Amino acid sequence: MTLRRLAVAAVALFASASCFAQTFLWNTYNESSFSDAVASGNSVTVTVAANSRLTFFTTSFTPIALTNGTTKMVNFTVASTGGLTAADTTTTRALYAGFFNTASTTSGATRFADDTGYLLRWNPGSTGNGYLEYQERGSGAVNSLYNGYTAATNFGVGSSGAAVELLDNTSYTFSTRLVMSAGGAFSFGTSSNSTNYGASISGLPATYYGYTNTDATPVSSFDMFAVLLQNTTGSDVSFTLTMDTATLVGSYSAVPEPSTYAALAGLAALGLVAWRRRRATV
Ligand SMILES: [Ca+2]
Ligand SMILES: [Ca+2]
Repeated sequence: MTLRRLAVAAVALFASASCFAQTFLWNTYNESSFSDAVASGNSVTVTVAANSRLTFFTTSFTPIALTNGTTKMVNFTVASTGGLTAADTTTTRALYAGFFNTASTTSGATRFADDTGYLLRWNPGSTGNGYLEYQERGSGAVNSLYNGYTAATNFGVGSSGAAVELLDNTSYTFSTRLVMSAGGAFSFGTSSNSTNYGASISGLPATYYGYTNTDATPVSSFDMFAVLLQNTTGSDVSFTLTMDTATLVGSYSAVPEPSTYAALAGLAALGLVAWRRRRATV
C-alpha cells in the first residue's frame, strides 16, 4: 500500500468510527434492585422471571437533544418467548418502551426517581385488539419507570387503527419518530399516515401507525432508552431487543471509547504527515 493510500484509508476509518461504534451497555431493574452492565451490543437477550416485570435500559449514547424544528427516528425490534400472548388484559400491560431524561443521576438505588420522559405502552386491550398509548412522567416520581405518570392517552390512529395482540415468539419492529415543532412542542409524529406517524409496529397482520398530540411543556432531551416487559406467565421467558443501527446513525450515535478515537486520530495524522513528506520529496 502506498503512503497516500494508507493516509486515505486512515482518514476514512476515522470518519466512519462514529458509525460502527454502536456499543450500547445494558442494565436491568426488576422493581427492587438494579443490575448494571448485564449485556452490551445492539442485540441482546435477557431472562425475565415468571410473573415479574423487567426494565431493560441503556444510557450509553449521545443524548437526543431535540431543538425546535427537528425530528429524530429510533427503531428497534423485540421478541419474547412469553408474556405477550394472552396477557392480563385488565390490570397489566405487556410491553413498554420509553425515552427519558435521567437528570444526570444514572447510578444508585434510586436513580429513576428524578427521571422525566415519555413511556409508550402496547396495551393488549380488553377485547383482544391491542393499541398504543403513552404517558408523560414527571420529576419526583417513585423509583420505577412503571409508575409516576400522567393519565394514559391513546395514540391517534385515524382510520387505520385495526390492531391485534402481540404474540409470543414473534419479532415486532417498532419505529418511533420524535418531533419537536418549530414552536417548541413535542409529539410522537404528526399524523397516522405512513410517512408522518409517531410510532409504527410491523409484524402484526397489518402495520400499526399512530401519533400523539403535541405537548407544549415537553421533555426535550433524552439520555436513556428503556424497554419494559411484563411477564404474565408462570415461567421464565427469554426477551430479545435489537436496536436498528441503520436508523440510529444520523439520529443519535453511541459514544466510542476515547481510546478508539485517539488511536484512529493518531493513525490518520501519521498517514497524512507521511503522505505530505513523500509528496514534498517527489
Ligand atoms: Ca436519574
Ligand atoms: Ca408536558
